[in-house]
Amino acid sequence: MHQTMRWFGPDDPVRLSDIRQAGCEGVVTALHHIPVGEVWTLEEINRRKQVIEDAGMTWTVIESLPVSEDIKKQNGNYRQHIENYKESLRNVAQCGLEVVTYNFMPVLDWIRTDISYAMPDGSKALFFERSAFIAFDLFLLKRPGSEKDYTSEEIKNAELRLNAMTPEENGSLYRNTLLGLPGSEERFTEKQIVAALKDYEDIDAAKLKQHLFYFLQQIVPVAEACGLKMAIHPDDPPYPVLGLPRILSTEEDVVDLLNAVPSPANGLCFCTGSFGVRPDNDLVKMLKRFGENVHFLHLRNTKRDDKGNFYEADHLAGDTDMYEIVKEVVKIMNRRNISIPMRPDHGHQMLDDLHKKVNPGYSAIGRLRGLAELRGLEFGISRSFSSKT
Ligand code: DNO
Repeated sequence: MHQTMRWFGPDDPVRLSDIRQAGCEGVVTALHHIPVGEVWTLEEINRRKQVIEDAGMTWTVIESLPVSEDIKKQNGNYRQHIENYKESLRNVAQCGLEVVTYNFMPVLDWIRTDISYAMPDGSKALFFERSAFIAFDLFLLKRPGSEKDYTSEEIKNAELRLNAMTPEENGSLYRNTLLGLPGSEERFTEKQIVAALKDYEDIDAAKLKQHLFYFLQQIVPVAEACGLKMAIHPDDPPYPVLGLPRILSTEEDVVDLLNAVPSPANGLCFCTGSFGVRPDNDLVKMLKRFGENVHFLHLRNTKRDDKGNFYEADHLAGDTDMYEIVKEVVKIMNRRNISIPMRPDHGHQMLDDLHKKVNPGYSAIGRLRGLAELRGLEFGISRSFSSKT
């Protein structure tokens, strides 16, 4: 695998030199300063590329070229935004980049309720606690109609959960769930969020899928013509939240995506952490089925319980059998004769990083640990394959 880490740009507390010392050949990044919907110019892309190359690494994967809310809702300036997206694609291809990650999650990117969940070894993990999330939805956000989405028992548990919280916990639940996480390019105030959620009242999953497919019909031919691969990130968590539709959570969703616009340029950012939260997703089977269209890998593990909670486990622990995943990836790479870019997704906050301000999930040392474990796993698997032949 082509080993990378995510870098949030010059403001990231993790430096390029740290990433290089972790053994990465490249970084994945984005031009976070360019407003969503606007064109990424050749000049801006090349400037960023140069900074990365000066640090001794390459930039071949973008994460993300964000899709505007207008495109997702198919209103407002969506036609112009699609034209701008096409122009950005041509520009990134001209600068030599190869893979473009994006997502089609309405309003919010990934969601967790706790960004410093204590692990038994003293490190801290990201955590999604269902009853805290329901408490947030019902009592902090006060989303109109939210009570219809939960059973009376869930509502009762959420109430108990809320009552047991200190004001401080209550505040951090609010911030963690909605405002604190990186990755979501468009920041919202409380009122804006409720309004943004309301905008989706008339957009169900079928309609949102149509919007995604329309977008793909427009942009995939452009990507294909300029040699780029599009890599959609799955929903995280992979089910509807806050009354919003979700359309890339299951194997069937991926089938629909690939059938909508069949092309080698229409592919996946295969995130084991996101897909892996659903027990009905068989990740190895999905890799076998979609291997030709996997253009980028997020390798991460989660541990779920029967209450709908999950935390981010060590990369080689948790519910996903990482050995089987990497074994399948090695087979795909041998077959396609390529090295698929990967990054260790997230990581625990540990050691010196416990005392630093970090982007949640993106501290240096936890990711370094994850990368080192994954690298060793791949090394062992590849060697055992080649020694058999
Ligand atoms: C979270 C990330 C996501 C991802 C986007 C891709 O850690 O995996 O924010 O970058 O969904 O568009």
